[in-house]
Amino acid sequence: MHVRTGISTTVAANNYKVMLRFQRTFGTAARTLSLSRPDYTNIHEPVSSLFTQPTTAAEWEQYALSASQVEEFNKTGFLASGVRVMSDEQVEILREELEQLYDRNHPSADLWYAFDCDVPTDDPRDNLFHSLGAWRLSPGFHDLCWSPALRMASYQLLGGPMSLLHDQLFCKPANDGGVVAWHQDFSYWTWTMPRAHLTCWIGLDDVTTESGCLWYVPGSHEWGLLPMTGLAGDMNSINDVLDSAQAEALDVTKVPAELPKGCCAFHHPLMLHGSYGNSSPNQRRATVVNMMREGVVSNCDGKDMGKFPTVPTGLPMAEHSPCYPPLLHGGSEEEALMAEAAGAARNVAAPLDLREFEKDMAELREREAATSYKHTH
Ligand SMILES: O=C(O)CCC(=O)C(=O)O
Repeated sequence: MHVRTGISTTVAANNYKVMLRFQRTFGTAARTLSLSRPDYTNIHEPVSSLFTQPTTAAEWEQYALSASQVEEFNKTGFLASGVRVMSDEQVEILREELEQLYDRNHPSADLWYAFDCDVPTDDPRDNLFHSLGAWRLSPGFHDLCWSPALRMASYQLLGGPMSLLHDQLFCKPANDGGVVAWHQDFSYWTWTMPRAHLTCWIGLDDVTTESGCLWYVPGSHEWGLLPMTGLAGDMNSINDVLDSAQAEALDVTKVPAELPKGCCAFHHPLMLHGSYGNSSPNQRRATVVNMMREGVVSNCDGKDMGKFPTVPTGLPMAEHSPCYPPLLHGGSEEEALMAEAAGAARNVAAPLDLREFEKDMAELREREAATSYKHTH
């Protein structure tokens, strides 16, 4: 397993603790708006020193994927070789913040886009916990979106600057059978277009097949867009919309993404993935950062957006709501440094083209017609 270690992560974690102590003492002298009801939505840069940001191409280079990693992602639709995003100390800080986030009465609980368990429960730690929007409530989860390893690799894989769509928490208690059913992420994101998205999954515990790691079906990112068939409950509900060759490929070629805590896996928005229950005696916690290329526009009209802010259809997401912040600005000095650091080891993305989205939707309709399954979002 290839594991990269960013420099100075221990120093950064220590600085972060000092900063939090400073915040507690001096309140608004530190960057957060209110410590009694934290809301980081409008701060579109790191709010803490948890991650040290590179300032030269050489510093960015330590986080760069190799050309063969980029190639592997393009070929299989995922990269689970264990890119390190956080040190153990940084993971520990996020775990501490997570403990606060489980509180249904958190002072900023209204900022969650979703806060669910597969089976309703008083304490979210008791069942498979799935929530969206932690970056708005919590400084460490906020700053993780701007972490250098995540941004550098995402820039290389997406082939351009990117914005945040949303983040997620997926936490499984010890000895719990809750699954995340096989699905493609883009089935849930057709309220944005065209498809130019990327997912970064990061373990907050060491994850193994026993503890319910993520599984991928190599090459399934070339199967076209599939309907949503559910995220919890029945692991195999996706079989309702697969043809027999795909159902067999899922069965025979699926691979587990076992990873040490703090390391991540990247996957393509059409990658078929899911996770089985946790039969280990340890909890399995993970956080996910979902990104889109700069310039992706809204397709919200007529859709039930739940608690996600609506942007009028056709307008760029990042420019029209603070909830979809740029993580890397196109044409910035930072982008130039990252391009230099990546060298030839990066994708060159085609211009965003809404006809590509029409192709996705045509594939979806074809699949629905073939399987009498109705797309519901
Ligand atoms: O963590 C899990 O078990 C599921 C994660 C997932 O579905 C995702 O990252 O899209």
